Amino acid sequence: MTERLSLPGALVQRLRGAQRWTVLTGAGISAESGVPTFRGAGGLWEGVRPEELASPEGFRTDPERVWRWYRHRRDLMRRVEPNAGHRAIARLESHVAAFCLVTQNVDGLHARAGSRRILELHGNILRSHCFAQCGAETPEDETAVVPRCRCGAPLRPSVVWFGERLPQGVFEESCREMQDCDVCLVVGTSGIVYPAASLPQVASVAGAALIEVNPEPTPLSSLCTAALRGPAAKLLPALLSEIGMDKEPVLPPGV
Ligand code: BJW
Ligand code: ZN
Repeated sequence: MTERLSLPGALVQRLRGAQRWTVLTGAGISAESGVPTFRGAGGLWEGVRPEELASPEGFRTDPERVWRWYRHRRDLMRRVEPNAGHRAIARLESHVAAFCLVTQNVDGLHARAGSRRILELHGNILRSHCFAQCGAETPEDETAVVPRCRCGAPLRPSVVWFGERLPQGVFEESCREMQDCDVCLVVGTSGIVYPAASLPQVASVAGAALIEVNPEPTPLSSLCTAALRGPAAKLLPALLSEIGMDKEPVLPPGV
């Protein structure tokens, strides 16, 4: 059963008419697929200092531990499936004139759910590249405890660790999308990791409606036009149904 939301009528009208949408997602959108979030009880970082596993210093100190952790997560991510929240975002894209999904997630579930225009701010866990600067990239999952590049240096997962730059141009492109959108949906992120957390602020300052979907309040909540409190796999389909974007889009004759 699709849940009914209690959004103000004027906001529903505004969302129905909005043609330029951006979505920012974080780990919470994949929680209902069985991928743990980072922070909070039961999170991936419960009982560890994040920098030990997710920084260049942590990798230099104990590459075996870091690789064990990433291999465990890769194995998990290969077993899980996109959920109704990922699918709702893909459906939304097919209904509007301009759309951009900016994700902090490295699990690839949005692409598997059918989203097309995706900017991955923090990389992708299924790829690896050289930890030295030789530039080599590799898609395959090597089996050595610490896999090696052909230049002899260790390989590392192609994700963005603390203190590292985001992939070239991706943040700048995300900012442009946020500046130009009518609505920004912020789904399943704690909103504390920068520069990703600044993107909803860019959209808000540019005049967009900001809608948060998260069971918990976050530092971004105070900027929001509306906050939908609950799990994304339930509330995103409900939101789409409320604004008439839950069905296959009807294309004009001849298209
Ligand atoms: C649900 C749900 C359900 C649950 N439905 N919702 C400015 C101020 C302060 C610090 C900084 C700053 N600028 C930069 C920094 C430093 C740092 C930073 O932000 N630190 C803060 C934490 C203090 N940032 C960086 O270092 C970044 N780099 C950088 O700035 O470089 C600058 C530079 C310039 C020039 C030269 C060199 C460098 C890089 C940040 C990289 C982040 N990487 C990680 C790890 C990726 C790899 C991996 O996967 O292992 O990315 S950290 C981790 O956090 C991961 C996530 O993408 C990111 C965000 O987490 P997310 O997605 O929000 O998850 P959670 O767990 O925090 O929250 C889940 C949410 O879901 C919760 O709110 C739940 O309630 C909700 N939820 N169930 C909907 N069913
Ligand atoms: Zn190399």
